[in-house]
This record gives sequence, structure tokens and C-alpha cells, in this order.
Amino acid sequence: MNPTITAFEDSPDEGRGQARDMRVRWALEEVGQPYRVRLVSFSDMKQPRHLALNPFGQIPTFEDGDLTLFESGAIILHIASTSTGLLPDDPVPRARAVMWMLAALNTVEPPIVEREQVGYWEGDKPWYDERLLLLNDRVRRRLAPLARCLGDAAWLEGTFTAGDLMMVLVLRRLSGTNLLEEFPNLCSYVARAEARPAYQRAFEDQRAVFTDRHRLIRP
Ligand code: GTB
Repeated sequence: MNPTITAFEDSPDEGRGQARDMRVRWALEEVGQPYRVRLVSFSDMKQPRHLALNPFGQIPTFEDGDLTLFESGAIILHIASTSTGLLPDDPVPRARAVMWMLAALNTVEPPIVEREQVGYWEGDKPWYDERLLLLNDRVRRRLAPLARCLGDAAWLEGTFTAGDLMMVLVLRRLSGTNLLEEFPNLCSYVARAEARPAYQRAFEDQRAVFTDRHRLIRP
């Protein structure tokens, strides 16, 4: 039986690759593992059936036989560790790839999410513009060293790994801000990743959740 993941029935970005099931879809596509998707609504996610999979009531989750996982990082690490294509076999480059996964999640993503949230929740506050400038600088302080590490290379550690997969999807959260554009090599890095056939299949499948529903509503 193929693994089952959960994804938004109705994503606020209309399936443009921002919800975190994209990470899992892309990883599964990279390793050639077919999978099933169970779509959940915002209220489904807070019901006992879903809370048994993820106590925080969020997507994505991953079920494969006896194993149930939540947290996209843990899911990607499991997929990458149990298949070939996302983590090198050699322990040293393997550890470096895992390091980049964690850097994406723990070091680069938090200021990006904080910047995003201020727009959602505090956009009407008198101090919003000032705070945004400060948060933009916090994001730049993560992008500048990352850009230096990447330099002219195609991927962070020579070959494409789960570290690149995670980093690229974190960087994509900056779309619409013009912050990434200050770092041309990071823009090329994201574009290079988006051109991968596995990324495109994952993106199209996530997008189809939205477009197919609209086809049904408006034939
Ligand atoms: N740390 C967890 C992980 O990595 O798996 C975080 C999971 C998470 O934040 N899930 C979000 C969720 O379930 C969806 S991805 N939210 C519902 C809730 O908390 O009640 C975050 C997300 C959703 C949509 C967009 N978008 O549309 O642009 C972007 C990001």
C-alpha cells in the first residue's frame, strides 16, 4: 500500500506551492514513491481523527503501514532516509545535507514566517511600516550568508539533496516581497529547483486540488 499524506482541501494560496504538504509531495516525487492524498478542511484538522495523526491539528501528516508522522521535517527525513535520491550514502555529505534541512527550518524560516505574519495580523497597526523594515533586515541577515555559501554552485552541497528541497521551499515563501531579488544567485537557485520534473509534478498535483474543484463548480 502506498503512503497517505494529508493536505488542505482549501489552501489560502489556492495550491501555489506554499502549504507544507508541497514539501512531502516533492520529496515523494523525487524518490519515485507513489502516494495517496487525503484532503482535510480546517475544521477536519481539529477533529479527533486528524488529532490522532497530528496533536497540533495541522497538515501535512504521513501514514505508511504502522508508521504515522507529522512535522514536514521529520517526514522528509524519513522519506530521504528510506529511499535513494535525497541524501548521499556517504556519512559526511549526508550529515551536511541534514544540516541544511535544519538550517532551513530553524534558522532561515523563522524570520521569514515572522515577517509574513506581521502582514496578516498587524498590518493595521500604526507601527507596521517601521516593524516591517526591521523584519526585512532580519530576513536579509539570513539570506546574505546563505547566498555567500551557495556562491555560483547549483546546490548547497554539490548535488541536489533534501537540504536544497527544504531550503528552496522556505525561500519561496518570500515570493511577492522583492527580498529574494536582492540575491540573484538565490533567485537562480529557486528557479533551478522549480525546473526539476519532480517539483513540477508535485506543484501541479497540489494546484489541481484547487483548479479541479473549480472545474467541478463551474463546468
Ligand atoms: N512545523 C509544521 C510542519 O512543518 O509540518 C507546521 C505545519 C503547518 O504550519 N501547517 C499549516 C496548517 O496546518 C499548513 S502549512 N495550518 C492550519 C492550522 O494551524 O490550523 C502553512 C501554510 C499554509 C498556507 C499557506 N499559504 O496559503 O500561503 C502558507 C503556509
